[in-house]
Amino acid sequence: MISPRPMPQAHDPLAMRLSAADDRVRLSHWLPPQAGVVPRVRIGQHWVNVLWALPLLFVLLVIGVAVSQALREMPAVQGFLVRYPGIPSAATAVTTGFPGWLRLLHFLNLFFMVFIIRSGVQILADHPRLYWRRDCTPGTEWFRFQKAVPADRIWTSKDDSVSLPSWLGIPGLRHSIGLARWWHFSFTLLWMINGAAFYVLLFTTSQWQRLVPTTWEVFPNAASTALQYLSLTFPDDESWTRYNSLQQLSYFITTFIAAPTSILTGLMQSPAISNHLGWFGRVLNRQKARSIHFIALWWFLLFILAHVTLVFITGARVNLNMMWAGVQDASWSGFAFLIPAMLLVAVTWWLASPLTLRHARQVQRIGTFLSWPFGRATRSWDPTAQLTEKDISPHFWPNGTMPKSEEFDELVKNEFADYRLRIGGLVENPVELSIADLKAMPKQEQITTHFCIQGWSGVAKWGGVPVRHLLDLVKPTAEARYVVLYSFADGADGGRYYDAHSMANMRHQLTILAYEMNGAPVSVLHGAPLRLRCENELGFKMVKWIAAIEVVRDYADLGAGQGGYNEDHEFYGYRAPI
Ligand SMILES: Nc1nc2c(c(=O)[nH]1)N[C@H]1C(S)=C(S)[C@@H](COP(=O)(O)O)O[C@H]1N2
Ligand SMILES: [Mo]
Repeated sequence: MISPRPMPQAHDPLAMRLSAADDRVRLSHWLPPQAGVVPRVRIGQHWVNVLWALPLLFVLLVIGVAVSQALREMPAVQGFLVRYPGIPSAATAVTTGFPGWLRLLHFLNLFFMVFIIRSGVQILADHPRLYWRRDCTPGTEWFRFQKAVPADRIWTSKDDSVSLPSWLGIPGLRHSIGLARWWHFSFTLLWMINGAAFYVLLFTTSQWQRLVPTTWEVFPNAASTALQYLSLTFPDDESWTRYNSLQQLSYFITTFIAAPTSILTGLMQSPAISNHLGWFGRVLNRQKARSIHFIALWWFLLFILAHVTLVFITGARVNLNMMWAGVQDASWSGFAFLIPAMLLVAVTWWLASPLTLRHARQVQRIGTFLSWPFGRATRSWDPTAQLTEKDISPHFWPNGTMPKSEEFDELVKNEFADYRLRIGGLVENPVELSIADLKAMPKQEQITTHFCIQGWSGVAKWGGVPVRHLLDLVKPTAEARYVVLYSFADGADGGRYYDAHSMANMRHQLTILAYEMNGAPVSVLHGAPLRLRCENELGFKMVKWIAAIEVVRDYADLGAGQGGYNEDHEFYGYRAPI
């Protein structure tokens, strides 16, 4: 059957200003590199270089060894160590060894986490500051690897992003969060499936008994094990059948606390989820979630360091045989698995960044496909969260590339008296509206949190016209599926900034064209004369300095066809609810 080919649509004249984009990252078209600084933690008013932690830890370790050796001389401590040798007597021995599934899932966990951690650090580098408060006011951060925000000029969130070495971040480039997110989400999905399989297999076999403490005696025994390790007299090893209490507790925390915490705090950084959850989204605000997510990362990093160190210094060959070959002997069989596995990790580690730059569009496609469950799950998470005047942020980070044209300068000079918003495309009733026309329409005010993809957030009160009223006015035709917003400003890599939204999103209760911010006309910096608010999406979807709106059937023939400027040029997702 031949379906009638729809007539090619004549677009708004601004569609001519859109630019094509490469399917790979061209360094000459990318934000120039910018180094960060050595990470610092704020203690009161002072910023302390984290490298001080190294000598400090060393001194603490040496003192710890001396003190624990002295303690072991004391009869009371000796009595304690006899009473609590390191493994509770009640702990059940697991006699089924380390089955193949367990060894495989252990490896996959390690493999996935490499990419999750690297891309996570890349995401962090896009806004290299951590806060506890939702407003992200410069100076209130507790951690940063960027200088203080300059006070004498406009400093956008993109200005603030820093580069990473490409062996560390994926893909290392400055402001490559779009690509890093695909790695982070895709591998998180795989990691969650792996983790779910691990939980199920753990509890349907006897293997859970290795990890889950069943007696309170795990605590004194863990203290005992810690004392024994620290005094450099290692406790008896029964790892083949049961772990010592320190091991058990740290594995338990990693598997059953750190991992779920990471997932929860990851999801709570999503605009759709956080804005939907009301009080919970307010209590575990995006910055708290981001900070805890980062602390969980440190738990994992320190765990990996301690875990691997102990595997190697408490009888490497036997330990590796258990976890890699599933045998308890002094052969070399563990290495037969370990070496190819580590080669695979090394080669994929080596290739991840260069392949991502070369095949950026492909990474975007595969990432979109693999993160589909997250998008799907958040589709019905309507933003409902309304905040109060008290919540309004003292500082709201600006972002984006400002309009630079005589046309726009003229409009600013006349305070937008000559401005006309063009709404056309697949509509029955195209219109041109002045600011006065827009202000004569029903006004809606909302106090909401803005979630920038880069990581910061901010609360403001927005006032403007609900887009649903504008749609009722222009009457989209039956074919109409998307609404495209064109800006007066170009994007960072040339060509007009634009973005496309689904009709449903544009008809949402909280979708408005804002002409007011915090009770005053929106400033030019924040998008005058009009900027979009669409609360279940990330900030980049909210076009500033809106010049025209076009209702279309499809966005595939606009720009590079990905649904917006950042989608085309920076490989972001068209839907960005997380
Ligand atoms: N025209 C245009 N609109 C834009 C951008 C841009 O670069 N150009 N940046 C977007 C991004 S990434 C964000 S986070 C918000 C920032 O809005 P704000 O400057 O009011 O904080 O605007 C969005 N709208
Ligand atoms: Mo953003």
